[in-house]
Amino acid sequence: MASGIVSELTDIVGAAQVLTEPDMTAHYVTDWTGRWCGNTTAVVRPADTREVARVIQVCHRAGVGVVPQGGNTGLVGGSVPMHGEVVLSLVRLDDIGEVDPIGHTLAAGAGATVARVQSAARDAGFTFGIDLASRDSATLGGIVATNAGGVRMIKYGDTRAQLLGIEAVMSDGRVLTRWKTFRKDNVGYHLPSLLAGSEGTLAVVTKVLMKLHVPPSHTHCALIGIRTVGAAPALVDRLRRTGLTIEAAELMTDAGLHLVRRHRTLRRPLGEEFPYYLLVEVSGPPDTEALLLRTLELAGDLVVDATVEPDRGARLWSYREGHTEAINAASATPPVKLDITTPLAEVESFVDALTRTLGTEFPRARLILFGHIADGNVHVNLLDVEPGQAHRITGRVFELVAAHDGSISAEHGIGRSKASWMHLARSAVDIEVMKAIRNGIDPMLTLNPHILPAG
Ligand code: 2HG
Ligand code: ZN
Repeated sequence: MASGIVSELTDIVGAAQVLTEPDMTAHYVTDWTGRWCGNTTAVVRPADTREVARVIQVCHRAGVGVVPQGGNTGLVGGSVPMHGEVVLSLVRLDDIGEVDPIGHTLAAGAGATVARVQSAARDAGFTFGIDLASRDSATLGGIVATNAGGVRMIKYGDTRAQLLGIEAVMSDGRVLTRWKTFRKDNVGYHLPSLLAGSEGTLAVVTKVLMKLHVPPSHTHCALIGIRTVGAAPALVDRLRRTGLTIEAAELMTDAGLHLVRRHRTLRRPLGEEFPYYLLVEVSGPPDTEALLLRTLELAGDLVVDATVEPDRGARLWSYREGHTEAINAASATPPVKLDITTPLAEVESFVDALTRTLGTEFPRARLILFGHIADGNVHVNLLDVEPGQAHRITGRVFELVAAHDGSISAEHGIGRSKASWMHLARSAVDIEVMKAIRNGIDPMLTLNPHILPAG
């Protein structure tokens, strides 16, 4: 019986760190959007790697699944136990280690939040290359498990690209450490990369070693009113050709901006309204502002109106960062959240096809699009979808993604919400190889057993 292990778990972490009462576990068994709600034998909150290893050993021996969890801000239901698995919360492993000012690295426990890591990096004169709106809750272990991208991916790459080392506990309790503070190290498979994006299967990450970056000295931000989706990548291209570095480039729509303005009580950012907006942050030489303004002036019809702010443009970013919350607040049902990529050349035709298809086949669903446009990544949010229709509408969107040669998960992972459609993005052989890796590492499927293909 799964509940028989509770006293063993209590012996390891202490009674205060084992939660079994429904009112105490509710927050851990429901995802942020309210769409995924499950049940657990117990939530266990170990203090260090040794305790993590012992907890996993107990569950492994008892044949009880373990769902690792960080800030529980994932959007695909990947950190929610659905079949009584033990929730292994890593939030107490939140030490932030030294910043190496010569090697440009930072070490931290899996439970450290992205915001705290960003601030430690900033205090030492560096930039941490992952940024996302959930920074105050999302953890380092979580961004590794999901291979988070976020708004700075265009410049620094995804989490995998910035991950140098890991400490992780395997399904039988062994501790794997791959910890080299330098980049050139070609000894065998790069296991940190394999764990990035493994969604809590394969191993439980307990400690992370990340690259840091030297911050740009001059940055400027612009919010630009545009008439077509295609104008966004075209403008990004022009800005790059002037020698400016793109720090971030985000697409928004008029409908999305309306929701955010209502939710955050914000004024209209430009004199009139536009079908689409591009928020772009650029960096470069001391005359970055002049270069930015000149590029926008010379862009002809691509730019209808724009407003510019110095530095990171916190006021302008607020319109973008309010989207996820505003969408959740505005939808009558938990929103259907799909994050997709298409090749840049296909984004506009994908958005056209999507808008047409939804208008005809699901006229009651409200579509809000936004996202990391320079990466071809659009967050497709569908509001007011009747729960019984969530699966069908998701399938329809993914058919369009596949028809445009895209990916059904740009950055949030597969989790529960996309499990039925992996075949649209990966060949049968690809899926077989993934299964073989998993079966070789965790044959009893102890770790996040109901996520990603197994068997
Ligand atoms: C973002 O880019 C996140 O803000 C969340 O990936 C996206 O809410 C979403 O759909
Ligand atoms: Zn995103």
